[in-house]
Amino acid sequence: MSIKYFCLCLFLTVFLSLVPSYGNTNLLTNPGFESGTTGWTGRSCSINTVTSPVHSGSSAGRAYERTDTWQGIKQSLLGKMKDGETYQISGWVRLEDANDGTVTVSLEQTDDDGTRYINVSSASVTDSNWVQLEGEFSLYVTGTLKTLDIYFEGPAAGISFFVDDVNVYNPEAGGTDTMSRNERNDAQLIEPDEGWFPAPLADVKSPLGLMQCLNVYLRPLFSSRGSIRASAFY
Ligand SMILES: [Ca+2]
Repeated sequence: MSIKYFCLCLFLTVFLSLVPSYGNTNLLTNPGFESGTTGWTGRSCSINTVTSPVHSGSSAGRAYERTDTWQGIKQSLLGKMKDGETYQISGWVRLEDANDGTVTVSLEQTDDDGTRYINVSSASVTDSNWVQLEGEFSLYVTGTLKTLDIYFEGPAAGISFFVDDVNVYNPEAGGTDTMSRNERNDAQLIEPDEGWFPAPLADVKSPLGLMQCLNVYLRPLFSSRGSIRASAFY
């Protein structure tokens, strides 16, 4: 075994265990709006579902009759998240009859520290394409957690927008422990010119079949949030 390959195995074995991993369990009720608006409520505006456009399935959510930018669509996650854990959040959004607007996915959290509005991801959105918002949220509770809502908001008053395929993944449901136990068929080390640690590229036999793990970047390792992230799996 070459020194380089040994180093790669070391990277994969040691650092993959630090990846904030996310399982297949979506914490949301009716995340794709295939059961009408069940689980979702308006954030001081009206909501319904539409059959066009949809990102997937046969239905998408819609927030309308909005009279301010912060109005939109929300769902409570109270009792579903654990204090101190990090969750992966994503969702697809699209404007209705508007050329430009920003849509944001955030968490509204109320506990003994008061109410906080925590941005997860924002993007410029139009009415011609679905745009994915994606980010992470870490729950830190002071005292008693009273409100925990995921919500979409942002475009100017009067602009309606669509939401579909929203995911909130629990970090405990799957994980890199499983991944790191699986057999690696092939691996190589990508040497960046500058700026990052060497990035492993690996073929891994997983319960889902052969998985190629690409572009594994090492984020700062010596902070409490140290981790690596694989940008794509095939
Ligand atoms: Ca859908």
